[in-house]
Amino acid sequence: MGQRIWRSMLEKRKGSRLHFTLIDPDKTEPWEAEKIARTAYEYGTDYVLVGGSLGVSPQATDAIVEAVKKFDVPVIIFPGALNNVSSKADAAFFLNIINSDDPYYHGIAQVQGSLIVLRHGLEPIPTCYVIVGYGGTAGYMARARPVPYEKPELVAAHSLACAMMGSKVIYLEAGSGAPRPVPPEAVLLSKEFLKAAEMEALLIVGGGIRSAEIARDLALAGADGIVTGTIVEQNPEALREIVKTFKEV
Ligand code: 1GP
Repeated sequence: MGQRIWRSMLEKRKGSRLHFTLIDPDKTEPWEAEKIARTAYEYGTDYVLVGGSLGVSPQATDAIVEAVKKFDVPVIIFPGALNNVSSKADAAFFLNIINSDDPYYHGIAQVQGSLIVLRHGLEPIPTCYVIVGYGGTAGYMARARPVPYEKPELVAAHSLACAMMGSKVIYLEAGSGAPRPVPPEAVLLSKEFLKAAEMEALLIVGGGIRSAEIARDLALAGADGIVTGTIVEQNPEALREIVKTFKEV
């Protein structure tokens, strides 16, 4: 338990923006995860997230976490469901899916998950998940009502509510493989609202981030972190540029 990973995020954020690499245990073999982790680590990723929305077993999660732990990068579980928790990880994003319409995600999953997290000795990081636009499998499985891409103020109101409910991390998610990422305008407005309310949550953005230009726009809009999944397998060079640009802008 403790707050080691959360504190490390705050500390690192003082020096630079944060990059997270997402690995889905349903789509990745352990040897591939090791390769991805090596590449991402070399390019300067800060944390590896392990999670998926479908077909993830505890065994597969364990195997991926073990493969990633060969590198000096903390591993955070990012669970689509309770079968996606590993005692071998450093921490868990303890999720509240704020725009899910399913009561399961508004208390039941968290009550069941709390004891698993405690018994595994994982550090829980209170995280509010906002599904935007495309939403992908995560949005579908969570029965989310994705916030339309064209409604930055509505996204920002979700971010503000997340912070006011005590989340340390606010995660704006367009869905893995999204044709468009979360719009920078929504990030900009979210940060403005958080600042106006003097709330200190970290704002991270994921889904469909496949170019350095997008990373730059999100950095300029004020994102504290970005999450990339697919790109490392498709185009490792693009990942290098994304991480570099996001951190240096
Ligand atoms: C993390 O789901 C994303 O928020 C990952 O999305 O696979 O599109 O990078 P990509």
